[in-house]
Amino acid sequence: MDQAGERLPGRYGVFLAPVDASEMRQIYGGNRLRNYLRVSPDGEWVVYVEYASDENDDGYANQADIKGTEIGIMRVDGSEARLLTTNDRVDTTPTWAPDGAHILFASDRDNEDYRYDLFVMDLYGENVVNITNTPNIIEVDPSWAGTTIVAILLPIEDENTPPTLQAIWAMDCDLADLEACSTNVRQLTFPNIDKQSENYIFGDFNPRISPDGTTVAFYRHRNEDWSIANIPIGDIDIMTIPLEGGAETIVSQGTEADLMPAWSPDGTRFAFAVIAPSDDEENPLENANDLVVMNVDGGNRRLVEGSLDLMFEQMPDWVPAGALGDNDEDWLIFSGEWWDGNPEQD
Ligand SMILES: [Ca+2]
Ligand SMILES: [Ca+2]
Ligand SMILES: [Ca+2]
Ligand SMILES: [Ca+2]
Repeated sequence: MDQAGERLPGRYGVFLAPVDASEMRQIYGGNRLRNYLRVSPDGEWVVYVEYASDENDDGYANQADIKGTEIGIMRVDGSEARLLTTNDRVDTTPTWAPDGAHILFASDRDNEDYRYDLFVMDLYGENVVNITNTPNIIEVDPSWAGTTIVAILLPIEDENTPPTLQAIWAMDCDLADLEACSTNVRQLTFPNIDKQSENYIFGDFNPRISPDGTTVAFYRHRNEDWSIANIPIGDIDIMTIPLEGGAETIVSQGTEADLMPAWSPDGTRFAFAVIAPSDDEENPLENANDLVVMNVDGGNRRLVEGSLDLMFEQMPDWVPAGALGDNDEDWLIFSGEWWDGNPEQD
């Protein structure tokens, strides 16, 4: 359902909707998953991850084909889409530099084997600079405001022992002097979790700095105490911490998995995806996943429902009022998947 109400071909899509989901517009459709959407500071563009090659040859390019990930950019109406990276390495978790004219992202192009460094490039994929150069530390999921970058840092101690607990770190980085970035590296969160799992890494994920540059929102994976269709999931909560460090605030309680909070343009609300325990034994995935909007203090939590009828909606971000020409309030942009698969394309 694009603006004319037509559904685009392919299994995956990118969609626009107001927070009451009174309508839904599809701006991308295809058998290559596009997710990790991040809207530019001026509200006109969105950078994203595209799973660009079907490595296991099952007809879809998605998380099972991680080696083929690239970073793309398009206007928030879906036009002028182009890839900024094309190589056989992982390029992932893009976000905007404070000037809106550069992209900060993670890639293993200099190290292989998912040993990510952080890189900066321009909006044509040129002038790429590796700002961390740390083969034995994984850096991923960055967010940048002013002269501070926050990211997940995972030291690799032993090739045979994958990390089991991760935290959020901060570092200095001035866009005007990229060679001097990655200094004053300090740990921001200290998750106190003693669980081990073969399925998941516990701890903190996906930090994002608030629009006013004062606060970091993230999510903490605490346990794997419940599952859906035999896939262990467990309790995941949204939290905040001052960018300068200090006391953590738990924003969303409850046993659901609340994932990837995105600050609204005015910094008063979060949009995120939730995965909740299902009591439908025959079709446990149906209704297990929704988009949610709530105030940043955890109040006024409500589902984004209305015209959404997708199998899976994830990774919402915000399109500010006016950016689409006819949206007089802030809308959501998100990645989704159709129930029927629809393998008509590619
Ligand atoms: Ca595939
Ligand atoms: Ca790549
Ligand atoms: Ca590194
Ligand atoms: Ca929870």
